[in-house]
Amino acid sequence: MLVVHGFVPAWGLPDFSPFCNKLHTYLRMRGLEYETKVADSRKAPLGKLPGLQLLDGTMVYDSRLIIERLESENPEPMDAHLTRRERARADAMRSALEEHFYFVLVYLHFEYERGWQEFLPVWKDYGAALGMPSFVLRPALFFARRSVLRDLRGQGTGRHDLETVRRFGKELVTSLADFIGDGPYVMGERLTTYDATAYAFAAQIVQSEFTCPVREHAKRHESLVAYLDRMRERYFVD
Ligand SMILES: N[C@@H](CCC(=O)N[C@@H](CS)C(=O)NCC(=O)O)C(=O)O
Repeated sequence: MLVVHGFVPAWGLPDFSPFCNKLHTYLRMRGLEYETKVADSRKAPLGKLPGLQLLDGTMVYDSRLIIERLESENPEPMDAHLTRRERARADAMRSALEEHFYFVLVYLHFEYERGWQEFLPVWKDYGAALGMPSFVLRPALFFARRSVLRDLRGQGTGRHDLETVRRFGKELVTSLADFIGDGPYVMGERLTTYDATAYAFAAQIVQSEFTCPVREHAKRHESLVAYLDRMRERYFVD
């Protein structure tokens, strides 16, 4: 069976990482059965999760590469009906979520002290699942946070103040809600691989239990909430 290597479930989602949830969503959209395994991101070849163990035991890392690989092996690729223009628009939205909104989330959960305090119990679950004793977990979390904040500064989002980052987050949420509109899916009537990213990131902001104005903003977008309900009902009612 396929095995998703990821972190731990949180807030009613299969994983606390949006990239892992993207992979879970894709596999469920495809109707592929899989198991999950808690993995140590520090030991992954790219230093990041998710990874997917294929049926022959091969490991593939990076949600995008994993999905590309599985799609290339499927006789009916999900995005084949998209025109080049549609694909370009969908790629732009995917990048906005994965390369911009992701760093907004990282800022809200690692840089902003209250976000970090609210995130800590989930990290503790992850440490426990990896079998880390608490005297190792504390320093490990300290160094993990420091390294993430360094990356965030290097990427640029970490150089802004909280209000500016929240504004970026709200604008991205509104763009996603407007992009989806009546849907029913991201690219209209038919499901595409882009739904995996859209669902994972929208669910992350709406469902995660952080005290956050971006979350409140997201919950006010009817099209986004309806999309999440549709996807959840179809793919996440176990
Ligand atoms: N481009 C990668 C991004 C994966 C990613 O950023 N994963 C984060 C969790 S959301 C991670 O593993 N971080 C661990 C670390 O940076 O130490 C993908 O699509 O899989």
